[in-house]
Amino acid sequence: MREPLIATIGLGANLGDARQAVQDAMQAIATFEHCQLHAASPLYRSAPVDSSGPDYFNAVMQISTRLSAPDLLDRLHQLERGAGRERPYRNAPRTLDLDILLYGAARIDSPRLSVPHPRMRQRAFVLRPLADIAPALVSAQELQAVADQAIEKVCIW
Ligand code: A4P
Ligand code: MG
Repeated sequence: MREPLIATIGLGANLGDARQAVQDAMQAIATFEHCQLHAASPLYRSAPVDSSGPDYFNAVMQISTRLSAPDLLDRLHQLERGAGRERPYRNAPRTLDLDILLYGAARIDSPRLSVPHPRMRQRAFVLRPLADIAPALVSAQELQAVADQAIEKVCIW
């Protein structure tokens, strides 16, 4: 059996009951087979970045998992489909988006999967919640660089 490692997942939604969708997804991921919740960030509300539509709800969570990265991605896509995710065009508003931000210390560059997520360090909606649960992974300079992006903490669940 594969050794468990910490995977970091970014959750976002801005269509339908987006807040509920993020909350439900977090609970579902925490109960995935071969996975255990390690940390869950507060919920944030953020203005769309390179996207459109209503404000997003965003959060970041860490799980300890024995799933391979492709298997984890399959399960995340299943959840996205269950939430009615459609992909009319890149960065379209969405009912649920689940990204693998980090998978242990792995670097993955395959047609299906780029890890670390290539844009995570440019986005306040990733860095702010990530800094809440894993401060060692985010520098003050990185937070400063995204300080102009509109985002607020909504609740601690
Ligand atoms: N893929 C490759 N690497 C990964 C990874 N690390 N995690 C592939 C997940 N998927 C990965 O993704 C397209 C393909 O990327 C997948 O089939 C998968 O095999 P997608 O979810 O269909 O498309 P997307 O979400 O439009 O692309 P992506 O890259 O997730 O978009 P971004 O760059 O993450 O931007 N503004 C706010 N305020 N809040 C948000 O949550 N999200 C985005 C999405 C833009 N603006 C936002 C937010
Ligand atoms: Mg995505």
